[in-house]
Amino acid sequence: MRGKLKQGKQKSHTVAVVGDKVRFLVIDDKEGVIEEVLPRTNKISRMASRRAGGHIEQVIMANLDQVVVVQSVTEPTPTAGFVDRLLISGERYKVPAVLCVNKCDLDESAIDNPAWDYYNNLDCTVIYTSAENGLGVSQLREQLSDRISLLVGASGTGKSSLISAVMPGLELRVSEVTEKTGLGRHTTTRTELFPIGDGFIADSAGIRGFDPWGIEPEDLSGYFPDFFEHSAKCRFSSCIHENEPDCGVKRAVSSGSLPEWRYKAYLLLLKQLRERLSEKSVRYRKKR
Ligand SMILES: Nc1nc2c(ncn2[C@@H]2O[C@H](COP(=O)(O)OP(=O)(O)O)[C@@H](O)[C@H]2O)c(=O)[nH]1
Ligand SMILES: [Mg+2]
Ligand SMILES: [Zn+2]
Repeated sequence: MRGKLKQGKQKSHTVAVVGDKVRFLVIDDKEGVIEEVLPRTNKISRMASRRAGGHIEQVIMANLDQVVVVQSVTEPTPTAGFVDRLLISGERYKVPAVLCVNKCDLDESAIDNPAWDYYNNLDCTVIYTSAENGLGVSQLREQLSDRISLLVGASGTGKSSLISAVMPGLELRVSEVTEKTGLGRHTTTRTELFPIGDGFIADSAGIRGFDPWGIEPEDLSGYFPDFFEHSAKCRFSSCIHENEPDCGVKRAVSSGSLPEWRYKAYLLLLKQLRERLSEKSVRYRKKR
């Protein structure tokens, strides 16, 4: 990468990321230089971890057709809020979201779990899979073919297994990469790309926490589309549905037309987002 691209407030890993389109100067068979990163149509972006600098943007991937959030019904148990965080992030920067509920062989009742099905109402495609017994694998394959997708989910949810199931014959290449780098695949945070038809699957290993980038607490409810019909009835247009009087969202929860777990998920995220933002460093404020 040209030195000048790396300068400024952004870290280099955000200057050019997986999925970016770049102008590239070929030097010889082995080397070249990225001269320019072309404008992105969209991105999945989070706040860097505290250790990596806290309130800096960390773009995970750019120019995607969809983000596929992988959760397992058990082992590991679904992480509260993880799906919401990714959906919000997708909504924020115009990336359609797919929810993949994996390991359905371990708990067949998951398919009837209304909490998973609920996401179908939120413009999110829900696919139930098992890399173990093949359930939903062809549906997932169809969803991934010829598209550029990012797979995110905690380690152990089955991302690598699903990629292998969707693309038989790929397993070998996965293990080759592992041998070459000598790194445990579960400990890395790099993102690997696998071609599928005219598209790619990006397997993002090691993403645990995800604090969506570019979302202010007062705007959060704008990323909960199921709140809209109710928030239209709030007395205050600036209502964040917390302590305000005459709130349409809270009324909807009382009357049962908005599930309570959904409202609780919102409140929890609101609290966590505020906490994270209050950690803002003085240096960061100046830069903004
Ligand atoms: N029972 C069951 N186990 C699965 C399934 N998918 C993955 N696993 C197992 O879960 C573990 C983690 O899978 P892996 O693909 O490495 O997860 P990743 O960290 O998300 O890439 C492995 O032991 C897999 O064999 C599934 O659908 N059902
Ligand atoms: Mg993996
Ligand atoms: Zn309200």
